[in-house]
Amino acid sequence: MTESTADSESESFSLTDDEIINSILDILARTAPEIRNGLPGRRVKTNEENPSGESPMEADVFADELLRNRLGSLDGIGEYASEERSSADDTGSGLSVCIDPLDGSSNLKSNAAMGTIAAVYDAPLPARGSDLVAAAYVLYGATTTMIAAVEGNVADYVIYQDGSYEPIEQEVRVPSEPTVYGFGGRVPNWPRDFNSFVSDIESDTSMKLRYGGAMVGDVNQVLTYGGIFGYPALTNAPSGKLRVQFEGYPIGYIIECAGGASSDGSQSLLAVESNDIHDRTPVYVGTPSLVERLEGALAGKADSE
Ligand code: P6P
Repeated sequence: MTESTADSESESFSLTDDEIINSILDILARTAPEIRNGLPGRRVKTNEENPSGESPMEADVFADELLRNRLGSLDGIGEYASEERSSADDTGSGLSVCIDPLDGSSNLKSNAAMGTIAAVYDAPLPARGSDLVAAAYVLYGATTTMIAAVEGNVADYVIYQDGSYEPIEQEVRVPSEPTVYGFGGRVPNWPRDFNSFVSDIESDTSMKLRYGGAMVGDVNQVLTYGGIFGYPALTNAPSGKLRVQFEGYPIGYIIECAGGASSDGSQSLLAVESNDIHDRTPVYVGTPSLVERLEGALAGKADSE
């Protein structure tokens, strides 16, 4: 249990992890409408390059600055890191937060789903998957919602224009009967064993393709309908595209807390080693039976079906 102390004028008080996590969720929910309302007019790329070698949109920078100011000034937050910053900012003492401020911002011009991903670690950065104490994502879809995993439970909230939020599902579970699948990367760059796994999935008449180009939207499809999402190891990028600290760990944590499974191709995403906050990993999450089949395929085992 992390106890962080902060002295006000007349008294010192200590915050528990739960209080800090609740404050983080409050800030994510309060900031979501401002991010959403700030998207129009910020649909252009900056001239900068982020640590992953991508040119952030003005909306990425806008969302990151809002969240940095609010989360960074929260009592009980010791480090703030984001995909847009080369290193973590020291913000005092306590928990560490890793933020993907606007996941899928390339969807901005096409007006498709995007999101904000937050990982909360009870450890200095770069942290381990086992250091997670909470994870959440905000989804800017037809409505604005937030999925939050705290103490092993996953809840789904609707966020209103005034930043208030209320639960619409208190115990979210990955459906055991899968129906959707979606995989990133160019097909010619998929390794052969992954390609054959996808062919098996595509030959299953109960499965249909759902891929929107923003991880939070595609993961939310899997969380809602059951199935599998992945951004695989590619022949030209063996570590895939997605970042461990900002995407792999938090999304893996959420899906596993919801009764699903996560993998880097051979182990839980939460077991992936990471020595740099911008490390990448292959990511596969979804209904356990499919993740298991995927790991078997990548290990060269005949389809267990
Ligand atoms: P591609 C968005 O840029 C992102 O980081 C994830 O949200 C998403 O899953 C992936 O990249 C999409 O990548 O290569 O399909 O554009």
